Amino acid sequence: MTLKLNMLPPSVNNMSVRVFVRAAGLPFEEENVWGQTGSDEYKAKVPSGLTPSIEAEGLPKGAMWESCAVMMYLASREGLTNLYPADLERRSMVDSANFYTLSILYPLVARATYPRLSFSGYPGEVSTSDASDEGKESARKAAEDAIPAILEVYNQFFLADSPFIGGDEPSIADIRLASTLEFLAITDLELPGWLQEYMERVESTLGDAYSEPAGDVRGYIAQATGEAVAS
Ligand SMILES: N[C@@H](CCC(=O)N[C@@H](CS)C(=O)NCC(=O)O)C(=O)O
Repeated sequence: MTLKLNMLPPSVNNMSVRVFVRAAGLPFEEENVWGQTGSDEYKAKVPSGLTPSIEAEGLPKGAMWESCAVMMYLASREGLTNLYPADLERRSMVDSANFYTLSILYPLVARATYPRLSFSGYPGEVSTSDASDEGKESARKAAEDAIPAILEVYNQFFLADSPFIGGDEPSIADIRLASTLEFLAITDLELPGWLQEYMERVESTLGDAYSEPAGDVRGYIAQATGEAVAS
C-alpha cells in the first residue's frame, strides 16, 4: 500500500507534511480532501476530522494525524536522520522547537491570520464570538503584535549556533517553522532580515520539495489579499 496523504492545499499545517514527503523522497499519493473532512467516510478513518493525515500499512489504526507526529513517525520508520536526528541532543532541539511552534507560535499565527484568510477560527476565539468588528480586529492585532518576540526566540536559541534547527541540514522543525511562517505574508508584520534569510535558506536547500507545496499556500494568500483589496 502506497503511503496516502490526505491534505488541504492552502493550509500550512498540511504544507509541512507535503514538504516533508517530497524532501524525504518517499513514494506517496496525495488526496485533496477539501469539503470531505466532516464526512462519515473520512471520520471513520480519521476521527478528529483533521488534516494532514496519513494512511499507511503498519499503523495500529491504519491512519494518523498531527503534522509533527506524522513527520516524526515517517522519518523514524525510514531512518531519515538527516531530517530527524537520531542523536538525542540534536533531536532535543528539533522536538523542543516543534512543540514550541505548535503550542505557542501557531495559535498566535492563527489568531493573527485566519480572519484575513477567511478561515473559520476555533470556538471560544474572539474572532468567532459576537464581539464587534473593532473588538475582533483589536484581538487579531494583539496576536500579531505578540509574534515578533516569539520569533526572536528561534533566532536567539534554536538557530543561534547552526543554520538550521538542530544542525547543518533542514530538519522537520525547519520544515514546520518555515511552513508556519508562510502565513505571515498576510499580516502587517515586516520580517526581520535574519528571518527572511532563514526562510530563503530553507527553501533554496529543499528546492522544489518546498516550493511546490508553498505555491499552493502563496496562491491562496494572493487570492485572499486580492479579494481583501477588491472588497
Ligand atoms: N495541530 C494540527 C492542526 C491540524 C488542523 O488544524 N488542520 C485543519 C486545517 S489547518 C483541518 O484539517 N481542519 C478541518 C477542515 O478544515 O476541514 C497539525 O499540525 O496537524
